[in-house]
Amino acid sequence: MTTPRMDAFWMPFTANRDFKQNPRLLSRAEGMHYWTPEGREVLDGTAGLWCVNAGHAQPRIVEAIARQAATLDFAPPFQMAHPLAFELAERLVELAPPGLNRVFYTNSGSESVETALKIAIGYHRMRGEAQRTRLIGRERGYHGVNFAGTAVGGMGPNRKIFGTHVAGVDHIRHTHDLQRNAFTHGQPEHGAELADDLERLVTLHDASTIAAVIVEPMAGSTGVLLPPKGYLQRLRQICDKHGILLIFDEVITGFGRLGSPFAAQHYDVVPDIITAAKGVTNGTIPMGVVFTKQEIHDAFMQGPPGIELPHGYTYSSHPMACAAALATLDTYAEENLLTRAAKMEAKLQSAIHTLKGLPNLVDIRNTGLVAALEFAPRPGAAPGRRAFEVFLGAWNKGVLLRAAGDNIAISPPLIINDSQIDQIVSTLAEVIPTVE
Ligand code: PXG
Repeated sequence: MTTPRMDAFWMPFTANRDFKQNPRLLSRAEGMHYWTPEGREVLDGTAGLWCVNAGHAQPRIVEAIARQAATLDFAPPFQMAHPLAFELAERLVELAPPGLNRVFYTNSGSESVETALKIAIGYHRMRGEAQRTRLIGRERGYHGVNFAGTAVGGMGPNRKIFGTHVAGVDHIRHTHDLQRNAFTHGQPEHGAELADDLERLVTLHDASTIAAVIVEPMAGSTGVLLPPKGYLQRLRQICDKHGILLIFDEVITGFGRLGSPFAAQHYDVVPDIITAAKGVTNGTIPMGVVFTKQEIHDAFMQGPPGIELPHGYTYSSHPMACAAALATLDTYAEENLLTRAAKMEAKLQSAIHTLKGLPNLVDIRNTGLVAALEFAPRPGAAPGRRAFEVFLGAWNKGVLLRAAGDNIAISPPLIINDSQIDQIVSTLAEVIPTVE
């Protein structure tokens, strides 16, 4: 197989110049594995990019997509619809926490975030509180790459060029506290009080100007930061006290990553809006979902007849995405995948924490079928070099992981077995000592 010419493709979130010198290509996938064009087998330790929760090339999903392409390839979603969109919405709300029984379709996590924020602002306006427009995010949050998501996001490199283009945004502190919580198994003990930072912003801006707070219940992209015990409960209480909507961005945690369908159920905290994407179609066809409480939806249904929410995408409720999602939900149900991470957590936890003591490793975190290793930055080098070199070392040994800043994130398909967990951990045990 020849290597393709690589000049024209400007790659996303990639070190383009470096990649094109040393390409890493994937050409086939099935179950827990990828294969490179040369035929090398690679264990998927990242579920693609946190999305292929049921494993690759699931026959039921493959067939549903093929059938749908031949039956109804596209239907306009504005003032028209197709039956699968309604069927899927009913199925989705069965999985969601109680009360979140209205579904708006998008095509990605980023679009779900923009949609949720617009719905939040619109909701307050519909209720006669049009001055509630301020959006609160959290440091080290990731909410996709569109303008509002970048603004409420809390990752410096992503924000510095574009993060200031949406007015009226502020951030609460992040919860990552290595000094108190390093090497915790599961949820950290310390840090519930960090939720009180929202009270500081309420005092500063006045609650009457704040529309919503958006947080990842467990932050994924910034290195798997678990909520301290009691933190999300406290955030919920403060939002309730001040009439602020609470949005959980569950693009990563949705569809079983923590051992429940959503993190909201896992942590027993019900937000007002949930954003999701990725696992809804097992990563096969782009699709995002916004769940809202019925009262939020109903607030839009009071005015004169006409289009209640001037928002939507050409590909909202795309028939192929709906077919893929329905087949995905069937697969999750049949194989009990949305609760499997709870059963596998103990195995991943005991295996991953054996790495403690390896050089430069300053933390190990885990919950459900997700874990992270954090490395001290190499003195004098750019942040993230050690994690990137561990990622490269594992790739060379046939395991795909993900480097996120100084962290290695592990988030395999939910079908992973014990020996595949051992393979990931033994590969890391070999690679980490080779990275200075
Ligand atoms: N919100 C959250 C919480 C996410 O994790 C998005 C929104 C945006 O989704 P889209 O579909 O627009 O990419 C995400 C995406 C990583 C990584 O390395 C994570 C994501 C995307 C790419 C890389 O952890 N999450």
